[in-house]
Amino acid sequence: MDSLAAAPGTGPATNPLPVIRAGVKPRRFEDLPTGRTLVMGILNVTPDSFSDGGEHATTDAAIRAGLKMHYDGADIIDVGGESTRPDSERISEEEEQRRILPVVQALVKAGALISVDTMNASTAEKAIEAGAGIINDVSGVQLDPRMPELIARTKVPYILMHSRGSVRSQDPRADYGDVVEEVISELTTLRDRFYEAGVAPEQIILDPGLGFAKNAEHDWSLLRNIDRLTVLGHRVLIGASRKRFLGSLLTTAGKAAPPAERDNATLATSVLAASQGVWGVRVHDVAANADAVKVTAAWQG
Ligand code: PMM
Repeated sequence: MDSLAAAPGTGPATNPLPVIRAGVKPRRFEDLPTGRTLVMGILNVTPDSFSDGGEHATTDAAIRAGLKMHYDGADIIDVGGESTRPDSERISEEEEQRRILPVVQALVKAGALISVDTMNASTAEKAIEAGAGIINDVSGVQLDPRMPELIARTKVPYILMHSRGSVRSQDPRADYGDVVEEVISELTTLRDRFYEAGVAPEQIILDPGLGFAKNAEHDWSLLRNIDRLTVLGHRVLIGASRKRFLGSLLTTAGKAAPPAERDNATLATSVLAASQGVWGVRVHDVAANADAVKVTAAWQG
């Protein structure tokens, strides 16, 4: 709590923002802990994300929530301005930047390492200028052609997530012979485009993209075979938090558990991912997951 005048997230939403004192060193990617799985907190600055839509829709609410994640032990905070819900409207790059850039600046000033969840190279570039240290791109085969050059030039770590088609037309594309093999092959083809642009292998973080053009059985197959992804030699990130496949697993009386009731199941996926050598887990409930990855590391010695 050394950079704040008041504890974040403790008062009613109308309280003034905690004052962020100047002089806190921003955390760099190179400073991240090793020896345990990392926790990436999800901060969607959107009115309509599937699991936390509207919670952090204003700049102040988002900064407050991000500060709370930082002090709850998030290693990285993933800030996104555009919802990936299948029924969501695409927004302009200007609107995306208006939503996220002040949040990125404030959290960097507080000493957090920020990744930015964007499919737009121009937003990624502005976010890097604002202090973001990682770019998280869910666009898959719809890759912005300017992205590889930007990542090569800025040397920023890049999360390459698997998806098919536009994020709004994924479900019909959930059609695989061998989902694990096809996801790996599509990811490595995309990765090679980054190599061709001059991106270094250690900059690339791979993510199987749970729920993106995948049904529950595909998600479980990918988790069951996560070693086939980690063996490729890149850091691997998993985003299982509150996803549909957990909701359908927890069905009672024919009704899938709603997103808010999927946190315990998410925790179980984080423990299992950590025990499989996954580099990071992208989660909503930072405090619980931060404890869980520490327990897993201690258990494994
Ligand atoms: N999932 C969502 C958004 N961004 N990024 C990565 N790298 N991996 C994911 O699995 C992922 C992502 C959708 O979930 P949300 O609405 O809870 O953010």
